[in-house]
Amino acid sequence: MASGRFISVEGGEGAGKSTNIEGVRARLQAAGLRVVVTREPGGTPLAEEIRKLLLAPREEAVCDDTELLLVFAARMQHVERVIKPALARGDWVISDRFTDATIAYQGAGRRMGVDRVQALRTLLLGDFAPDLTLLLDLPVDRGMERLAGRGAPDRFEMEDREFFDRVRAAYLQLAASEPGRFRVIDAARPLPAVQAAVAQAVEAFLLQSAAP
Ligand code: T5A
Repeated sequence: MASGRFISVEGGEGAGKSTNIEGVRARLQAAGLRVVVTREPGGTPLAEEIRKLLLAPREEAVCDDTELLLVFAARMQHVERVIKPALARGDWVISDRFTDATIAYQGAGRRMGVDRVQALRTLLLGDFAPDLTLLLDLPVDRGMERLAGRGAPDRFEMEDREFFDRVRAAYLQLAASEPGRFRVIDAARPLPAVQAAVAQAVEAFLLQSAAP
């Protein structure tokens, strides 16, 4: 039985996930917890190779189901080799994205169907899910502005505005359907305000986790 806790951080492009994860890590470590920070797609050498395949722009059109299965191939390696062992050791795991990203990006963004992606998730992962998900919510244009000038876009960043609108709407719908797991953070505010909101959510979760 896992004794650690699993936190995922989600949001659209440039929402501030990487930036805010550092604050979450610091707070958990200050509470004396051992913390593993990881990311998806990726988190193991094999899964990082799959990440490169997924993100690289290419001339060959990638079939939707190929993309979906690559995402889950990377995820299964990550879950079995990194996340579950860490939780079993009693470590806390923070993952930059997890299955909600697949529901938002492949299910809604790519229009593969949220129910279809949920069915695959259930088939492969059963009821394994994060204990807490911080959703950094930001209007699509603001995220794109933050990423401007960061170099060549990856295969997802090349998608159009409507794609990312569907991603954002799907994330918000997921959060509304699972209010016990999600905390929605308004990520459009200046960084100190976002960091304060993230810290508050983590503090509340620590208290909840310590409760008998
Ligand atoms: N994907 C992933 C799928 O399609 N399906 C899946 O199942 C999964 C898991 C890679 C791609 O894979 C797709 C989605 C993605 O397109 P990724 O590496 O997480 O996933 O990609 P990004 O979301 O593109 O990650 P980014 O690093 O680009 O964005 P972050 O981490 O959200 O943003 P961050 O922290 O790097 O911040 C971006 C910039 O904004 C500034 C930061 O300093 C930085 O410069 N910033 C702020 N500026 C002003 N105010 C604030 N509040 C700010 N917060 C951050």
